[in-house]
Amino acid sequence: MADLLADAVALNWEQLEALAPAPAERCEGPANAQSTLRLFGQPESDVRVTLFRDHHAWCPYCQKVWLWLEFRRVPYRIRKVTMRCYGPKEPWFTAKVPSGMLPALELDGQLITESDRILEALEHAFGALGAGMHDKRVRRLRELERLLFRAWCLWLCTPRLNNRQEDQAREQFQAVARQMEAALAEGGGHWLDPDHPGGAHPGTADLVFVPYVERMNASLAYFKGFALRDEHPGIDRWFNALEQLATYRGTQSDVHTHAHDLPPQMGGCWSNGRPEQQAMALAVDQGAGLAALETSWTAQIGDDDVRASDRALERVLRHRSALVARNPLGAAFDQPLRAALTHLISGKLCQPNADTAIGLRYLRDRISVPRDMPLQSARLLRKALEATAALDGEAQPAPPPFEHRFDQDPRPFLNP
Ligand SMILES: N[C@@H](CCC(=O)N[C@@H](CS)C(=O)NCC(=O)O)C(=O)O
Repeated sequence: MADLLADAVALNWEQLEALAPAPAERCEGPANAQSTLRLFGQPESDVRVTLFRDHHAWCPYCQKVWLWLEFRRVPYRIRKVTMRCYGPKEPWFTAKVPSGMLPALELDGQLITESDRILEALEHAFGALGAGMHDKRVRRLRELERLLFRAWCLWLCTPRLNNRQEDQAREQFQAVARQMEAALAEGGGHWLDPDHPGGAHPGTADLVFVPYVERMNASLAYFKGFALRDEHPGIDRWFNALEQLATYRGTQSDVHTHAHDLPPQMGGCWSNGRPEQQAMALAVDQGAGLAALETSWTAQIGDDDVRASDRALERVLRHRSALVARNPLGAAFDQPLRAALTHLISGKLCQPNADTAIGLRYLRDRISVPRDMPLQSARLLRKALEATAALDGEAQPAPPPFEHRFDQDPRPFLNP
């Protein structure tokens, strides 16, 4: 039956290479997790800032500083460091920051740690982004963000809640989420920034909320079956406004990445096992995603004017040797990977060799957004891997580990 469905022959690597676009422009183009230098039209000699952040483009406190530098258009260098749950910390970094904590930033050679201290120093040097960190209204919003964070942690990270406790934790979370919606409504625009609620881009107050509200949206869907964007339309409008902006989209992660990266970071995230939770988790794990609950961004052409599927192809080709070497199938992953990539770019189903579904699904489960590619490209690649695996059968690999992500050690991918 599977043979009858497949209608293309897997292209060889030369043919695939010929179809791939050039790498994205990382210095002046839209925000990109792979950049190591951002100039915003200024000469490299003017760069005063180095941001030390995680290889995974996952750390929420790093995302806050990253977004600030991007929206404020301050030129900066990026040096990447491994978070402990993915692999060993680089000794050059612990020599600089003994705690190993990220983010860290050098401004005119002076080292600063703690994301809030970093934003204060950046505001001092370059001017605030909307109302600043010490504005009274921003201080109140920062406190609200911490309240929301605590309500989320209580709900997501407390093991074995009974039904009543589960409902209580949800109600507590929603009560604070409604306060965030009230703060948005009070400004009368689409941002929390009290100085420019209707401005062209978000202010510092918004950036303080972005990383964790993005993680709340993802994790509460996956572990609790809770549709944050449906339940809180004010927050949905705020996300929609963010998702209009290429700068935000360049840093945006997806539900799959967050759902599997959060547990080791948070010391565990607990599912409530209700039917809506199981349905959402399955849609995410199988690569289909959560459509509008995940993002309003559906464009098939990326911010670099390249088709999202072509960008996914280019990103896989860059690392293809390491991807094959690290796959459970080893060298036998070569043909099924080409079959999935052929499907990705042609839309034609392409039969993988027998008994390769596990290898295809292993990769499907390890595409990290935005580290590897933008959200839309990852969606298409996951779907292509799953559709190709389905031609071979139902076999599933073990799910990604829950207590660490050493399977995501960045070292084999640093010098392709
Ligand atoms: N309060 C700190 C928190 C920073 C933080 O918790 N960083 C985590 C990553 S999200 C970290 O570096 N952990 C060490 C590691 O995972 O290697 C800040 O605002 O900068």
